Amino acid sequence: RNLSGVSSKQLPSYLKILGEKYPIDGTTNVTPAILAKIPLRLHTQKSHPLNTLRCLIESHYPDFTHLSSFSPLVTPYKNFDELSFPPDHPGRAVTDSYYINRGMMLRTHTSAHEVEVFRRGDTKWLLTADVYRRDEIDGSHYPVFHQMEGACIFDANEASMKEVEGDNARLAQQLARSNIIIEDTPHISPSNPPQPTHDPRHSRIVAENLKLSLNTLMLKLFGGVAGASTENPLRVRWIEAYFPFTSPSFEVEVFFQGKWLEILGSGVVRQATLDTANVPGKIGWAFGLGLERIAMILYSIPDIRLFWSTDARFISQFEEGKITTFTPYSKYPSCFKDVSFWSPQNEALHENDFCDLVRDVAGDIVEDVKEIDRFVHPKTERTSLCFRINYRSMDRSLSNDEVNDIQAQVVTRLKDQFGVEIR
Ligand code: FA5
Ligand code: MG
Repeated sequence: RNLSGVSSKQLPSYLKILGEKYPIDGTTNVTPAILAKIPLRLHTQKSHPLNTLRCLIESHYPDFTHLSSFSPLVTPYKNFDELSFPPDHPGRAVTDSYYINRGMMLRTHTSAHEVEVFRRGDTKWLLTADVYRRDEIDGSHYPVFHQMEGACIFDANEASMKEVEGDNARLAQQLARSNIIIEDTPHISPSNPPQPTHDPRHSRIVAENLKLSLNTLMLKLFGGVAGASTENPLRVRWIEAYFPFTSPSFEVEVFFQGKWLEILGSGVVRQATLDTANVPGKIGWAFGLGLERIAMILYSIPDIRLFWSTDARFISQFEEGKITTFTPYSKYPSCFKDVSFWSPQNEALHENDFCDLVRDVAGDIVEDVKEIDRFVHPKTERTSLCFRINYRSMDRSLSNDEVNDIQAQVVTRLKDQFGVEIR
């Protein structure tokens, strides 16, 4: 057994990805299900809703450089270190990220390309790409998803900041008559401070420009969304956040299907990032949008798995360049299965390890996974876990036999790969 839960039987001694060979090692934890998704690049498929959304957002930023062909394979240095992630940041763990081997991983966010794009001299740019994370399983989380990074940097001097203030006044005008309700948070505060090297006033002006730029984008995207009427406006809120590579930092959530759904992270770019990229004398902002999350709101797509569907009843509903309301085809029944087990001695199985195994065995017929019980045995100190798996296909009814068979495979692999004891 190795920590990553991938048995060496399943994989050859090297992986072939996008035509290149990569040796595997003890860090390798990428699964065949994930590898199969790498060539798909949904954000570049003509009538796919993610491609239409990308083009729509690009049209909101006509004077930005539009990039969309960067390889998903990056070094951990590029994904983390270059962006000031501390050495012990949890995102680096094999439980949270997909590693090809010790020196190569699948990017977890489009921010991984910030330094290289700034370094080549782009000051206003958008970059769209597939990103990969070991994460929970539910209707708004998927291990492969798409982000769009946007960034804009200005000269850090009075004359340039005056121009940004002018731009801010113009953007604020556009928002005056809006059918979406936007809750704000302070541009800077003691808990969300400007950087030591920044004039706080400049930091505030740049943060305001970031928010106005994204608020006008949201007005363009959601202003016409079903439900965003004067009687029933769409609700959006800005909240304080933390990222190692921005300060101040913000997230945006939109009220969707009765819950606050996070659609983006953003902030004022850390000076260290610009220093590494060798662009002195600048100050600016960056954001990372979750394209699936935005498309779910825009097209009324109820489940993130649908973006990967090849079912004609899904695909035929979308046309290049058009935003339409998705009509769900009938919902098939759920089948719930519980599995309880004792984790190996002194080490509770990580939920992401469990979810990734289930995803690898069951593919897209798993709708969500919930931990429903956890306790530590007072004498043996072993952790008992119980997970409830909701199996439901989006395309057809599942037979009992089929689900039982899949559940049996999940149980077998849990025992084989993680050495758990089924209760
Ligand atoms: C980031 O990834 C930062 N790189 C964003 C950023 C860029 C901050 C530039 C500052 C400056 P976060 O982990 O919050 O942040 O992810 C960004 C968005 O990706 C989320 O708001 C959400 O919309 C989407 N997202 C995250 N995890 C998933 C997932 N498993 N499935 C689908 N979408 C996801
Ligand atoms: Mg977040």
